[in-house]
Amino acid sequence: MNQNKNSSVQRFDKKIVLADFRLANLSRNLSIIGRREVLTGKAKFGIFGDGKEIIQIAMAKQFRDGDWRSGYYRDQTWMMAMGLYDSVEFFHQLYGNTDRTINPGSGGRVFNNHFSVPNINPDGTWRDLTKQKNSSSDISPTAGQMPRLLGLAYASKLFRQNKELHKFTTLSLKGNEVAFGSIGDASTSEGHFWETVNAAGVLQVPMALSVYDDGYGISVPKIYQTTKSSISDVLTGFEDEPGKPGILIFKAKGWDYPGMLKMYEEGIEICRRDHKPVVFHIDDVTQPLGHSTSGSHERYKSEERLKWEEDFDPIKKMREWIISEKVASPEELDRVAGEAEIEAKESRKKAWEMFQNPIKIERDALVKIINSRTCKCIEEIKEAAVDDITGDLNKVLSPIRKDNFVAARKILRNICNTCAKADNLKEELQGWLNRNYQDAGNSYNRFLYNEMPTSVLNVKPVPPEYSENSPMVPGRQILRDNYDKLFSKYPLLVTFGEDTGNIGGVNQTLEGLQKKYGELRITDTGIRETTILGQGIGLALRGIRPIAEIQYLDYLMYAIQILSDDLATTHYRTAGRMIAPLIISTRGHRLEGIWHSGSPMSMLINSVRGVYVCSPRDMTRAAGFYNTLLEGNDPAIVIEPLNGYRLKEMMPGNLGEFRIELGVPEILSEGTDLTLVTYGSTVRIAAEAVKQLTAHGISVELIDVQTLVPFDRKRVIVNSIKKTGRVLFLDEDVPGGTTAYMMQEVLEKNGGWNFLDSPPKTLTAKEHRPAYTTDGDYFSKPNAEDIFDAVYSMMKEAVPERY
Ligand SMILES: Cc1ncc(C[n+]2csc(CCOP(=O)(O)OP(=O)(O)O)c2C)c(N)n1
Ligand SMILES: [Mg+2]
Repeated sequence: MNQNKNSSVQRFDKKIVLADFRLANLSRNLSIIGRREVLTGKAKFGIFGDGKEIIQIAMAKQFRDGDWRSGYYRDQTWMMAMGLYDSVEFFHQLYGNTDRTINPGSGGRVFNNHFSVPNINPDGTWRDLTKQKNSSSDISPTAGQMPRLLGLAYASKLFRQNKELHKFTTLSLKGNEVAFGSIGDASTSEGHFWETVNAAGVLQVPMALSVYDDGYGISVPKIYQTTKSSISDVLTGFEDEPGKPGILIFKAKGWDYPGMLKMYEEGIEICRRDHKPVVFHIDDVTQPLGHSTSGSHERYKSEERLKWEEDFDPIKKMREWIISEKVASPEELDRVAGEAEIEAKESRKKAWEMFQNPIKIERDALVKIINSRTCKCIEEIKEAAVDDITGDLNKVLSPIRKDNFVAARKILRNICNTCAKADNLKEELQGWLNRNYQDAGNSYNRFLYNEMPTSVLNVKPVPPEYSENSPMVPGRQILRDNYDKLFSKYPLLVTFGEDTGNIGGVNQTLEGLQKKYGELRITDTGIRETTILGQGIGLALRGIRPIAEIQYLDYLMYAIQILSDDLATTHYRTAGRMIAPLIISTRGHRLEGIWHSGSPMSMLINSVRGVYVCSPRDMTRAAGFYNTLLEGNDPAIVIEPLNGYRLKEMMPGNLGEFRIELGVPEILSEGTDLTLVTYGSTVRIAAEAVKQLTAHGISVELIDVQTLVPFDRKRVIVNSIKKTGRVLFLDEDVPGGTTAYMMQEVLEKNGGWNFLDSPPKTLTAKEHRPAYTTDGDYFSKPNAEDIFDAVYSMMKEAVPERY
């Protein structure tokens, strides 16, 4: 912006003002045409940034290379103003084009106006994040962008204050980056908003959050959303005061172009320079086209409000301002607006052709196979069906790939089995199907996990080393001393959580390490699981290696939304272009009572696919998983067995170096009668039961699956069943929970059912949560006697004469 800062009268460069006006018009036209595309059936759903154009143009002027965005679905103008998005891509998103080269933000996997900028190269190495404008990838759940925003801002604090990180010059410019966020007024009602704002104030991080206040969350006005109907009013308690660091609050009107330019210039300067969190409350914002293509706002806005929105349309107001300030004439503005309209229309046409052409080429190839067939089926009904399906397919004006596949698969059913010619036709058609189906499948089904050389699945295992003198120590010491090695080995490693810093964790697994490595690396946080995770996600996106501590597995429930919606989908929803290798450390399974001994593993594994789940049986295994995970680049959760910190284990000699492979179960005792499959804390109990069973002449092969996701990549369990012919799946989750998952993996996916001589069984905890005290545990969860009885009865059923 060419403004004279020292003058009370701002001077504006005509070229820049006209370019801004053009962009605002272009964006508005895109919204209008985009809406029409949905209403005429060319696209499925649309949500647009109309009414928010000028705010975003003003904000974008302060966004520098290295900065980060965490925003929401209204931000199309912002992305265009930063040069990260254009009008053709706008339509690629709307149509759901899966070509990653032209629709890079999501490869067609998410709604339109969900953006991202890659943080990794195609080979998985980190990009130079300081030489690009960065955008984390948007999610649809309202306020879901907030926890991550905190982490993006927190990274700047670490990069600035921890001098050892200054050498990572491609990750950060010594922490001078601002994390910009955006949120709608109604979404500030979410807990995520408040947790994030509070944490940002506590942490004092360069977070610049804009609230676009258009007065509504879909149809619900802000009187139902916000106390006093004003987010800036209610935030005043957070405000910065001398000697009491807080947040800064700026206000502007969404139609006031010069006012917003000034506000953002001032606010972002302080935010960047002093690492001060800032909230920009932009009031008087309009939404001329209504919330989304799912309805019209005339249903809930009064005539008066609609009239006001027309009068205060930001583009109209900007035009009035330009004319009154004599920056440009009405004719010039008309010309600029006209050009913008043409660009929007042409972009639509171009993107539509780019979307349709490959589908039509695919269709034509299919139709050619069918129509050039030389055979004629003797069954006339079938012959007619093939012609009908092909004819119908040809008539579809705007085909999608589904049309092609539905037709091809139905045609295939109707080709008869009577002659060699029909066989050839079938083969050709099957070839078409295989090729194209695989291609379409790749478009939608790849990149749930890291498929690049940096995948943790490529990390080679290293066994723990022991000598004659290896001491037996409480398990927590193995973790602590292993962490010590890791913190000296990886300068980018940090950990944070409740009680993690000063006392070194509730189980003392980080004892003394804050003193040694400093508060910036081993850090206490408030009780705020959602933003602890978000903090981790943001850091991980910026190349730091965070281990976010969730004090107990039971409390991961607070963060499950962000874990499931954000972390678990990051790689998938960006079609493999972004990665957030956050490690979550928590502890669970057996302890005491309903909220400290849960093992809701099925909730976890079924809601966080995309994140690896490690369930070590002891602390040596837990340490081994951290060592492995830090050598790869994938998000993962490690659930330490809560009752194992004081139990003694042998201290490995190669701390920080031994690594446990993910997805490889370990056979703990060999046996011939039955395979017992379990994980985590039940391994010890199972081992005790196996001893008791051995004494009664039953030989059990005990297997620790080690990681639930990935699960048994080497078919260790099926190979065991080949030997024993019997399997019992055991854990302390609910009936039908993780044991059912394991059963499906082993019997269905890996084909274990082929080798069974007895019906497979599961043994789990009761349906209710575990009760308090040792007796509560005994009667709530499977114990050694239950396991003994379950195995014994399986054997008795199989060989009644022996038992
Ligand atoms: C957690 C969640 N609840 C509900 C929705 C459905 N929803 C989508 S947008 C929206 C309104 C958001 O309003 P606001 O934050 O003011 O943003 P605006 O759309 O007005 O810009 C709602 C309720 C959602 N996406 N996520
Ligand atoms: Mg709103």
